[in-house]
Amino acid sequence: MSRSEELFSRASKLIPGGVNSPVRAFKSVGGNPLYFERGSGSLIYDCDGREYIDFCGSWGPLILGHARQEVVEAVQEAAENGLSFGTCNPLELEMAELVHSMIPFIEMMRMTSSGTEAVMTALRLARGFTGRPKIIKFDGCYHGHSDSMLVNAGSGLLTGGIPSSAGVTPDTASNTLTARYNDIGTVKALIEANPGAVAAVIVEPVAGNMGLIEPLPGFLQDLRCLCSDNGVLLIADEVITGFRFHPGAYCSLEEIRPDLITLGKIIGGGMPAAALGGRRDIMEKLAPCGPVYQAGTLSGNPVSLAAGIATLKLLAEENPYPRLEAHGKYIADEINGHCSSFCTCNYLGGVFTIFFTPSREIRNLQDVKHSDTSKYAEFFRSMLNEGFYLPPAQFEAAFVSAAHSEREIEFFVSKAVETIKRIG
Ligand code: KE4
Repeated sequence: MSRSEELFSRASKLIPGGVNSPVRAFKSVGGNPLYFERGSGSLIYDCDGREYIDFCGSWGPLILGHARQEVVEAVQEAAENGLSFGTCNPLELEMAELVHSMIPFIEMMRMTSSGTEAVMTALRLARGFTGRPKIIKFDGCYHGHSDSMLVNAGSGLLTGGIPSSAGVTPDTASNTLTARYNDIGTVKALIEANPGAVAAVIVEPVAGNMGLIEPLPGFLQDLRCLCSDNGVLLIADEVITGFRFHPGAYCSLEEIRPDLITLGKIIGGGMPAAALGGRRDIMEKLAPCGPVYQAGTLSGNPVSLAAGIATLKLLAEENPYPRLEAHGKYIADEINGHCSSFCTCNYLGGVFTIFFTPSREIRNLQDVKHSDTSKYAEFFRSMLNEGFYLPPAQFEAAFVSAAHSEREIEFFVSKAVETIKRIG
């Protein structure tokens, strides 16, 4: 029995499914999850001492790679002064000023400890600001596990949602409407069918939770106009995309200004930190200056902020983005060039997903569902045996970090092409 197997066997008795987050459980790729205990740059090491080139990157935070020295040193320095005070601390102001300088449309922001909290707060704030009950989300987009986001499209696209998780009440789900990603007509129809009742539309500007799917040209701009024309707030969930494609918000690249934005992952540099921010007139509705309550014991704690500030400063100074884009393009071009009869590789910057469906344009969840998830599982396991750690689920995004070398990317591509052709 390997150490991972031994640890998993014992953990499964004390932790549901043996994991602290379901997607880590390898349920969709088969086998038991590996246990990892060390990372360095592009590499991670499992508890049996095996080395892997990591393309999961802790699901997005580690754009600089594992254990970047400057980030670790910032955490050590903060920790030596105390882990948390439950008071105001100077790093909160430094983070707010730094984020505002990188994303100027964030006029005010509030730190949280997870993306789920940031989204949950943004939704409550949108309802409190507009006095309207309903939220529109997109099928295939994931925004954390707050009740109103664990909702699937209802039977009729124009009706309220149905719970996608036990424990979410039909009443809660009924206030979440679901549109089709990249289809502005479905959003328009929902707003027209619920006049004066929609508080906000929440969107992943680039979808990362059904695999990577880019917005079609003009989709986000149309969404912005539609929301503005109907008094509906636009919430950009940039927990994945914030600081991922340039040292700012993805929305800025599309020259659109959301009313609220949520950030996470990279803003914490690998430590628990997330945030919501945006228009001052909306954010001022948050307690203690406004009627919308929100709180968090460890929100803005100095150790998490030290990691996030160090990460954002390094991204601004080093600008790894052209290199990440070149790596992503190379991966997609090579895989689509050699394996188009077996799969389709979407990429943007250093983010990519290999969909196991013959070459096609993948624009929404319906397109994604043509993917052969058992083929992805076979691919994942084969690549794991070759020393590559990909996301253990087809409908996730893979991440290249600034620590990945050209040689590692070329090695990955050659093994991926060979594996895809072999499993066919
Ligand atoms: P957290 O609560 O997991 O910090 O963030 C929730 C969240 C919100 N918005 C977007 C766009 C997200 O992608 C996420 C979380 N992403 C998943 C993986 N795609 C986190 C991995 C996990 O659930 O363990």
